[in-house]
Amino acid sequence: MVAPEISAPARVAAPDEAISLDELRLATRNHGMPLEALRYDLTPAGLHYLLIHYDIPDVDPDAWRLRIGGHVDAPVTLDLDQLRARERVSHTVTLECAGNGRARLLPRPISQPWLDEAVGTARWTGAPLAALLRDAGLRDGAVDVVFTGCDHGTERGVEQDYQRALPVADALGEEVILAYEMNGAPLPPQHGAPVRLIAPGWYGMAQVKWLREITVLDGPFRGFQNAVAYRRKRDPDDPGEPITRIQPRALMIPPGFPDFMTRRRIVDAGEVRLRGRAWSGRAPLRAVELSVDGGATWTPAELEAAGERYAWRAWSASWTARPGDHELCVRAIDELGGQPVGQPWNTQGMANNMVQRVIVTVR
Ligand SMILES: Nc1nc2c(c(=O)[nH]1)N[C@H]1C(S)=C(S)[C@@H](COP(=O)(O)O)O[C@H]1N2
Ligand SMILES: [Mo]
Repeated sequence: MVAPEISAPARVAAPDEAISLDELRLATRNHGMPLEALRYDLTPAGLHYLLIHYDIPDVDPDAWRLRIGGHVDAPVTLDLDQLRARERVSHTVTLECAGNGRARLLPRPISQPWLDEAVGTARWTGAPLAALLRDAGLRDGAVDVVFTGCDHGTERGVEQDYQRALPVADALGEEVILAYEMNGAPLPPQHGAPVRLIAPGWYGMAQVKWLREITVLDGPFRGFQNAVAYRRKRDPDDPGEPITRIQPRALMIPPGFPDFMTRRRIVDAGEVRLRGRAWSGRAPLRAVELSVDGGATWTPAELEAAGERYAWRAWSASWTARPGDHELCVRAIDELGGQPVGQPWNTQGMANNMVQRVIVTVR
């Protein structure tokens, strides 16, 4: 007999409903990146955000095997040494959870209650996926490639291994790798040891950790994480559009120093250099803009030259801070558009890239 609350559908909070212990439990397991860590080009592994739907699985790297099968001519099983013996490439990639910004939505979709911090950038090293798929004899008519993790749980009544599929054209992208190192060290348990998928530019749900199987399908994948969970839905009956690549976002390092409880910022009057990072997985960035009046007027920030396509870029801007209370906002603009000032609400709180707001008291 399965308890009714574990098969409940996704839910939106009532207007006055506070964050629950269930949400708090998720938030303590799945921590964000403290925003002051935007100072690092590469996020130290312990400061990188984390999102784990179920438990961190216990995977013995010596016993670990990766099976590649399905719609291929030559299914293959590899161990870690065989994977490490293949061509080795590294990419600096910004990962962001598709649920980032969810807790700022009104009404609040109930799930992992992220504010702005579900992001991090690491240097991922591994074997290119396209060559592995070609060596396995990818057949004509392949549609989706399913990536299965070693972790297991239930979600809204559906028992499952964590699984996500990419369209075959995206899986064959030259930047997609099976990563076994993060920032020059073997993957830590929480980030998918011994091997995870890194699909640069895609929201976090695509970056399957503790990878154990790759299955090529000759039709669309209908698993829970693709067909139900990671979709932009207007209402519960809407099948929704799939969530794919990361929308533009800029974040600032909150200036000055914080109050412990409210985290309101306190800044001394005078010239302040504001700094942060900006990224977009869907299109190259064009600009970053700053507002010091709560989003009423915007001025361009300085944006560092582009480095690797899927790595965040530093920005900075000067602000003459005058005594009083101020609301600072920052927004990124890519070749397809910019961040909204109002909320892009949807039932599951996906891809909310509404602009960041930082309240500052200048003394
Ligand atoms: N196997 C597995 N892979 C997974 C997940 C998971 O729960 N299980 N969570 C996904 C989600 S929703 C995100 S946002 C990213 C987070 O990656 P990180 O914890 O390394 O930052 O991992 C993705 N890969
Ligand atoms: Mo996520």
